Amino acid sequence: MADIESLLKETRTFKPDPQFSRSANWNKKTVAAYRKEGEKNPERFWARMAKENVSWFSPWKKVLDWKPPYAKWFVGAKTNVSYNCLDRHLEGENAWRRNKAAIIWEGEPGDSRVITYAELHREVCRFANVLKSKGVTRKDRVILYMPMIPEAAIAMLACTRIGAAHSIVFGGFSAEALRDRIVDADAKLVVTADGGYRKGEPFGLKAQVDAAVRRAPSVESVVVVQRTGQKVTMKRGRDCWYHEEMAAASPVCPPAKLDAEHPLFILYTSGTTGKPKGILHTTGGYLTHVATTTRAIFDLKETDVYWCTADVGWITGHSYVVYGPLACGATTLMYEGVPTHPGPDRWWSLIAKWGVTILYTAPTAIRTFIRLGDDLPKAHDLSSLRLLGSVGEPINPEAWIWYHEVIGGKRCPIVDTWWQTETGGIMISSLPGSVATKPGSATFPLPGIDAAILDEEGNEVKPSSGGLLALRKPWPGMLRGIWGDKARFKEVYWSKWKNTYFPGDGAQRDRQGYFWIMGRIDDVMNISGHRIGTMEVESALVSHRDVAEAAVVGRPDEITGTAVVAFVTPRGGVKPGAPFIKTLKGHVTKEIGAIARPADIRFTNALPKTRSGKIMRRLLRDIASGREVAGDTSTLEDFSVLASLKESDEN
Ligand code: 7RM
Repeated sequence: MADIESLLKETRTFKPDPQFSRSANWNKKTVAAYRKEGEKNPERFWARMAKENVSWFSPWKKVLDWKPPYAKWFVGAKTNVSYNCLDRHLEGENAWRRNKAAIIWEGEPGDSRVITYAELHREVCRFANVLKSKGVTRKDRVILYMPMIPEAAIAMLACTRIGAAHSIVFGGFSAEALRDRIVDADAKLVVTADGGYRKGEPFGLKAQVDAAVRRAPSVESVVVVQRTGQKVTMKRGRDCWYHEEMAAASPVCPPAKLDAEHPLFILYTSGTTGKPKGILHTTGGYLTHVATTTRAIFDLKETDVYWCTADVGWITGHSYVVYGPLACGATTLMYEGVPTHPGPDRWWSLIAKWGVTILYTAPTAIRTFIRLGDDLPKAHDLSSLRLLGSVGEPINPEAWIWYHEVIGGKRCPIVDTWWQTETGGIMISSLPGSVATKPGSATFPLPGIDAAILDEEGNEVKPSSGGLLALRKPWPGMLRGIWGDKARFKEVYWSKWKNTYFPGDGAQRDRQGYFWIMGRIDDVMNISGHRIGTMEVESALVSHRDVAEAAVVGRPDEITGTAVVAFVTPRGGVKPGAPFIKTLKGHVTKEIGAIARPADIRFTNALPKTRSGKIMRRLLRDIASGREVAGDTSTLEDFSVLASLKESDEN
């Protein structure tokens, strides 16, 4: 039974501002034409986008070769990602961009760098030559284990320049997690730093690399960026300093002419069970997808200062901090540290300082700021902002409205963008200037994307009833496989229906065709035969003014099958206790109905999250049902949260 009941009732609509519409990169007419073409002939649409947004050394013989579940896009064509992100902005009619800021970077301690396109090009060429000098070729993998510093983007682009696939491992991961990924990718070289800054303190990276590489024999060289100046041990013959190698390297390195299907990167995502999956992306299709979506969804203009707050270790950092914006010739801002250092208004002062015009962030961050109060953003000049974006989880309507009013000053359109590591780029999103938005809805699939909501048998469900999100046609940025595991690739993504991709999310469409993503299907609870998504109960809880954040899971119950357990973080100053529990249970009953009324409410100061801000509900499920926490916890950001949750259980 695939039916998931949808209990949300959100009716507010926000129409695009006519003035924004008039100057949008994709206006109403363009969007209508693209939608039509995308539906009738998606290959023709994507070929049009590939010509418009990407420069090719030689053309394709065939747009798509689709032998489910294997897709090849732009077959036979040659291109290079670093060429598209750099060289083409220095030549011909674009040559004026030579001195445009490509990257504005600010470190957590307050140091900053502005790197022009010409300078970034030189640095990337130099580092590509360093990689070559270490024997790295287009047949190899390179691991990047780095803080959010410009050298991370430089290393990524340098890999693409010579055709070596990179695999970025979050700086927050342990030596063990790092080693697993190095071994799985069979990597030849690791780029790292002595450390980075976080919460006002330097943290170490090199020591983790030393521990990991000890048991990863494929690694021949380690290149170390000096960021903090902390003491590290350098192993002779294996380790070298980035700045020393760079000083000796030539700034000339022609881009390799790579096949459109040449591997670009592997990014590991943790599954619910088993070891992390190495998601493989390739060159031409991925670049087409991210360049097109960046230009259309963020409406990039030459004068924009665009800030996506994601870490480069997350797919959002790959596609929408580095590759998408640079392919568009935009100015992309990178910030090294946490949002709350040295004060809780760091983000707002960054926006005011650099004149940020576009902000793309995650609902978890927005909820954190709501908790900190309106005074902080209100004390800064945020009038440069003209567009806001959201990614990573469903955004609850309350957070959407706050984002719109307090951060966007009611003038900025919000793009709620649904996609995954596996999709490479954005799939379902509003297009500013042409789509009326509804708080909590990602609106419609992009032109050329065939998304639908199906039941287990593959039939489309009726409007307003929940089901499983599905992608029925291949798209350019789609994953090409799981590194080294064909069987798992087929099993995880392609086994539910015939020739149709299963993203693992539940969703519904309303009567106007808007998509409402309800979160991971693994998180759906079956309560007395009703299938209810955890997100909706969470959204109801956080709509209460005294709740900062909530995570909901099911635990086995003899009578109802599943009972709702809510982990709640109260707002500052609110007393957790029996009266508040009663209030919250009543609030959920009123908002969505007695069926969703939590059986237990537990208070906690923090929820277990991944570094990218996703709540790890499977850990909470274990805790809620009194089980030992099992499975992979390598992506957990803060282990002390787990310990304190267990403690709260014993009290
Ligand atoms: C980009 C990213 C993917 C999962 C995905 C969803 C959830 C992401 C939204 C969203 C509702 C959104 N990649 N998700 N964006 N849910 N609305 N706008 O997050 O691989 O790390 O995660 O994230 O469940 O399947 S990811």
